[in-house]
Amino acid sequence: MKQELQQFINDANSIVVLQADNPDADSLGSALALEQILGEMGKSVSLYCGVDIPGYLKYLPGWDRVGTELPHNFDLSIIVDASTITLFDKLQQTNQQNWVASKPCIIFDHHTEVNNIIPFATVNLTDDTVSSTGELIYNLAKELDWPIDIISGEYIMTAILGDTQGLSNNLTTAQTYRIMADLTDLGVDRPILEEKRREISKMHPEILRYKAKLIEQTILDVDGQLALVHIPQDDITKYSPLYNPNALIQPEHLQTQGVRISVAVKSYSDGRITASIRCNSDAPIASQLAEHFGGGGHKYAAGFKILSSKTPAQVIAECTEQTSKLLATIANVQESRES
Ligand SMILES: [Mn+2]
Repeated sequence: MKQELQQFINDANSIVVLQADNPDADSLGSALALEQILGEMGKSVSLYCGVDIPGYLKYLPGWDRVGTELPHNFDLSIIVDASTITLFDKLQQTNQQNWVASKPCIIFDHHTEVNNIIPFATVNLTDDTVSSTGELIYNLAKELDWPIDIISGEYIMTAILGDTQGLSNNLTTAQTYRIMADLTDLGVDRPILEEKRREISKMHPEILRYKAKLIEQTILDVDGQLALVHIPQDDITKYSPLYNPNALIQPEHLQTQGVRISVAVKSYSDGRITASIRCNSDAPIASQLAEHFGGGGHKYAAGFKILSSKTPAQVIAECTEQTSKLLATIANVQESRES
């Protein structure tokens, strides 16, 4: 399969690298690393992502070369860090998917248990033993003799650090550390990368004050297991352009003793209500809670959107009640295991 991949790359002059509609440090780092590596190999490379690159990733030089439109001419596409078609909504909506499907398409990914696979993929290089797509690209580069320099090395390191949360989660393996060591030998400076990342994540002084307000307004309920905060339209209007309020408060909720679930409820002037649900590892109920309100997501991160005439107070009360029920089912499961 790797020889086949090499052949496709040899045969292509222009290559487009695609990220799904949920770009993160791994997908962007991987895309930019490939741009550099393939560029060094004499290829003309363009970068596509259906949505704008989020602000927190803009410390990576080259993020602004990622376009929301497919280039007019390319011989080959490479999809990084995704193997489900549902994450390419924008490509489908704009009728650009057929275009991608009409050319060879290679997938570099590390996700398992994928539903709705990409039907037009020509070669699928998914490896679930690596921490990140960045790590997969590094391994491929070594195997296929692709040139890694300090520029692509920085992008690969950024990709790895993104998915492993700074080498701290269980995606990190001994091989991940070996690659980090190799990249350090190459001259990639992790402390400098970290400094750049922190610099762009710094909050506006007004946001510091707003964080205090969110903490003040947080309700602790269900015996202190649920932390919930309501963010009304006025706050969204004033603060969202500066910082995502959910990102500001939910990590604090989850770092509070006794708290297992964090819910941030946003209410808009048009009546819409949305919620972001985050859970600690001992209470994997996020998707169940979201599903109750017609939403969805993963065990530890989920959300929902309500268009009906419910008031924020009603939604909050219902959230509390459901959380209490769901936590009781976990307790029952634990008890029956122990007995
Ligand atoms: Mn990834």
